[in-house]
Amino acid sequence: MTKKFRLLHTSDWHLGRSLYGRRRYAEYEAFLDWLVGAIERAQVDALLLAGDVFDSTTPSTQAQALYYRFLGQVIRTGLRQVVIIAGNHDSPTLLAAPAEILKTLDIHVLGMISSGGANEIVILKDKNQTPRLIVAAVPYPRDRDLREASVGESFEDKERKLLEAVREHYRQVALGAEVAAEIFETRPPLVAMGHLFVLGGRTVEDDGVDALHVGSLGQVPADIFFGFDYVALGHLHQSQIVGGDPTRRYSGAPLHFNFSEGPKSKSVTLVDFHPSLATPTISTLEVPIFQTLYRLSGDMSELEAALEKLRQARTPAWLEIEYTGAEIIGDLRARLGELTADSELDILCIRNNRLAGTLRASALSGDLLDVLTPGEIFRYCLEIARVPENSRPELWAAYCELLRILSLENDEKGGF
Ligand SMILES: [Mn+2]
Repeated sequence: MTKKFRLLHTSDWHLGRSLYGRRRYAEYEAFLDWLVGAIERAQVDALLLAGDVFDSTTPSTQAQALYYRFLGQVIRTGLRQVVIIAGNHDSPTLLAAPAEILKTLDIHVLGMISSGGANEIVILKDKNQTPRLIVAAVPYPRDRDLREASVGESFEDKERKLLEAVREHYRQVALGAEVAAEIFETRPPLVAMGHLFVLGGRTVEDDGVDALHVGSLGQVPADIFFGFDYVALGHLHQSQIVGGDPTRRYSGAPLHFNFSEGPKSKSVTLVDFHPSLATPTISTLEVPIFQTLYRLSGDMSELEAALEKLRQARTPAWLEIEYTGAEIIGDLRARLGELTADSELDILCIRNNRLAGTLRASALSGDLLDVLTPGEIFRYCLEIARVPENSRPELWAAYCELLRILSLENDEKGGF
């Protein structure tokens, strides 16, 4: 009897990403080691990585080393094939540069959309070399790869035409996959990959996902995946199904990229194709937490109590602290620093809501400048410049990163 064929679907690793300037390589290394073990234990036949492998189009050498180290390890497990598509964060050319040599290891890397999807059809085989699945591995659809822009088109025109082009592209790869399937005695199931924002998908605050991104492709309706038995999606960082259909799915990112997601666990998705079943069986595999993140919010006594509790727990954790008390505390940073001294707790970011509120009501005077931290002044500037609420988290993160770099430099010089 033919065995089931098992896929592991993951996406949005964003290798090289940091949090408030803090590097996360150790965490990434722990995740990838765990993943190799999980693939071995779960006897996975093929791995699908649905985009945003790296956080930037110019990933650091450390990030790239982690990626290649993982690929080297994973092909030594029982796994036979890997399919990787580029996401909007990846450089299509950088990702696809080693594609030819990786292909010899049965690792298929798709950097950019090909005309008619000709290069995007990958046939996955089992240990007996029997074809079991046909994958349409469609990379992130960039406007310039899909169509020619015409002069004078409006934003709406652009958006509509790009959406039509994406729909047409998926129609063509579905056709290509059907044709590839026809030559086999039993039709293998068809799987699509995509790195897109599908209509109805959820995001969270500070997620780093742009609803509208370069090339102006907004949200695509789920019906563009017509004809596929499973759709492995990337781009949204929370694990979720789309349009109520469990076979159209975002695996979600394997790490928490911000403090706002709370204690919700991250996962990778296992998709089993049984020869006798029309639809695949789907389950998720929880990713262990390699770095604990806590967001604390409250007035001074609430923060003191929460920090004391965390100290007692002795779990190393990164903290984002929001002060909401009525009393103005000028030396908030120093006081919180004392409360976490000699502990496993590490404060990455402090928000002083009370001061922000006061500043809103008053002009910034010289006296106030003396008691404010640089972060509080920055928040004040955001306020008076009327920066839209949804742009602030990103600016704030960038600002925290700058402060951190500056403080590191000053540490080296012996401080202020
Ligand atoms: Mn992403």
